[in-house]
Amino acid sequence: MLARSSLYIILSFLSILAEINADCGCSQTSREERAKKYERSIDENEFEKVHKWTDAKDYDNMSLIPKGKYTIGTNDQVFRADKEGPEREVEIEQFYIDKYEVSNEEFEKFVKTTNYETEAEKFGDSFVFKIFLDEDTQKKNEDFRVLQAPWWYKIKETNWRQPEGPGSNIKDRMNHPVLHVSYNDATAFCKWKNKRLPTEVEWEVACRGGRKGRLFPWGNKEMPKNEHWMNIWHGDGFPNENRADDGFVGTCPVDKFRQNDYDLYNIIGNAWEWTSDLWDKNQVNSENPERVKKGGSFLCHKSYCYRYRCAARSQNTQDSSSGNLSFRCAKDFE
Ligand SMILES: [Ca+2]
Ligand SMILES: [Ca+2]
Repeated sequence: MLARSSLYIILSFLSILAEINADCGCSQTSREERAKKYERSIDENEFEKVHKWTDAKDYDNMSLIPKGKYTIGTNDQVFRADKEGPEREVEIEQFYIDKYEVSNEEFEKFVKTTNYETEAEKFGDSFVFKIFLDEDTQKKNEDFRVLQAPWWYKIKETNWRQPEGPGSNIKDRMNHPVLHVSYNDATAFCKWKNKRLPTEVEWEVACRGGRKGRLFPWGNKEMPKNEHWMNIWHGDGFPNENRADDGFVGTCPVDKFRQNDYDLYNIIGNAWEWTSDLWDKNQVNSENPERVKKGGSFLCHKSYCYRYRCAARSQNTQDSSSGNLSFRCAKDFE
């Protein structure tokens, strides 16, 4: 059980830690230069066509992503160990993807209808981020921290209904993304909706919103028009103080930040999102392989986890759950 989620978090944070001291090639200057480089790369007519088409084909709060050739990945890798690159061309069929992360409200409907029990409920615990625990709880559980990432506490009876452990609830967060759901839970939900998880390629094509070579779903500026367009961590106080300049210390409503012309919300930031891809194809016969997750979360900050970019990626074992991981579903075009 400990190995279950800890393994992933340890691996994930090891790679983060490994990058902190490394020359990751992500200085402000180089990003600004890239922003200039990509300024004029959109074919405006093509973009307009895509925009109108997706608007016309709305389906169950999903957007239709047009079939075609797209460029994903990046040649300006921030985390090489994550295999963000190289930039490459992919070809996809048209498909639908949810406009929003799956909310607590949606997940509750699923559970009420099917009596589904999540893996965090079966295991009896999940991982909660430090700032959501009072000092007493932190003290009592200090032996249950992740060694390499001691800001994650394994707390008993933590699950999607009690995201911060016993005594917490989701009453005022029914329109926030469901948390503490594993890949297996996410797959079960999507199947119930007659949907499926997106592949990593589909997710990234959707994230890029019809644009080529950009960092974010809307372009290269982290704060267009000096406004917040995503829910991430603000300030240098990690892991103790989140300034919450965007208005949110934790998750935000799933329909808060519209981020591209495919009409997708919080595709980066807010909560990480499971995809159906294996992290390592050699794990195909593993009982509990790692799966690719995308988009970063409300805990991400440029200085230590600059993973709120379309090309960024990370991984969890498929039975893992935590307080910053959710999903959205996709569906074949019919
Ligand atoms: Ca925030
Ligand atoms: Ca997200």
